[in-house]
Amino acid sequence: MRWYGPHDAVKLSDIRQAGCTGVVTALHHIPVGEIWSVDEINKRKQLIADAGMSWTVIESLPVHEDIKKQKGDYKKWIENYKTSIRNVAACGLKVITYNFMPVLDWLRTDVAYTLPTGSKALYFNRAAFVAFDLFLLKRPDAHKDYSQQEIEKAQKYFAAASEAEKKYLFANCLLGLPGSDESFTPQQVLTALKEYADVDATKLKQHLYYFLQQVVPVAEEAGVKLAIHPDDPPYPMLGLPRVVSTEEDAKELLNAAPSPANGLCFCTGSYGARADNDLVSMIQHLGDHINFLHLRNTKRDAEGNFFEADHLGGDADMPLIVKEILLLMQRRKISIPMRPDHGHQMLDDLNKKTYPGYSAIGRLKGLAELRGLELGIGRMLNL
Ligand code: DNO
Repeated sequence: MRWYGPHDAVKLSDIRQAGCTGVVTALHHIPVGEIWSVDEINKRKQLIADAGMSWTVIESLPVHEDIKKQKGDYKKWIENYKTSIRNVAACGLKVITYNFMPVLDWLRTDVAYTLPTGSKALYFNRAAFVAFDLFLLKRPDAHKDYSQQEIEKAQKYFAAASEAEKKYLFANCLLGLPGSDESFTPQQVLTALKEYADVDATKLKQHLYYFLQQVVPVAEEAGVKLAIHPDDPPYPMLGLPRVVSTEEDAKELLNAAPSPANGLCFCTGSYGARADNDLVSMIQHLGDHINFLHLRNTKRDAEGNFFEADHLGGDADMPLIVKEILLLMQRRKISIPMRPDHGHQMLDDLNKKTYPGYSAIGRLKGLAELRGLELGIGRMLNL
């Protein structure tokens, strides 16, 4: 399971009780771009060992915005990244997750969408998002990115929303990076967006490939595997390009720096938010490069809305996915680290303040279901 560190309301002891042996975490207190020292990595590693588990995957070693834009001190940040990779390796850690989404990480319009059961889920409402962009953030030229129909839906949504709902939408869309309690201000976002004015998808790809060509050889030499997390949601947002959204994108980035160290974090929730991503065939085609798994499910509709469903519910056929993963691991003769991604806020957690998507009980439920599926399918296949 993922752990956000000593400040996380979910304690390591909770994670252990959920049945985890491995922990996924990061040094969130180190500013993006700065070197992760051996000392800091080892301290965190010891904390997890003291709780009876091991630190299996780093999520994330974040990539500085300058690298994505190829501006400012980007060469220095890449050198720092290399040093962090070497330090991670020196501490015996083997998998590093990162993403290449400009400015924002994942984005939802509602982080407490009430399901019929009373549990709460993360939700992306397209009309609300368009309304945020057009009427709250007031991004210049935003209307060019939407169809007339989408704009009308957004207007309707906005006209019906109460002041409190608008405030809530605004806060959700401006949530800071995962693991931080800080939010972006609208001005910060608008300024950051401006800096990407000349970075289109082609350029962003070039910048990603350059970064990979720099860091992948270092990771390979150090014996560390990189795992790029897909875009979430997997399409351009707020005028920003996103280039890790489809099977084609994944293949291109793998080909840009071929190496066993250049790999993927296969997140079924993120890729699965697009109907044209066939998750099972993606595992078949990309399987050799999957270094880390996020298992999660979404339920989409035709309007572009989606909410995070139960791990075994939603549009992704989780039994088929788990079967494909088991066959893959058998073929590669390895065990690929997996975490249940996100979870519903439920039971006692409804009264607790946790990072959106990362309350304990919903993830424990997801993990238990996934583990049961794995065991059952494994038995049936004699694996
Ligand atoms: C959200 C996560 C992402 C992920 C990063 C990886 O819950 O899946 O924030 O950790 O994108 O760099």
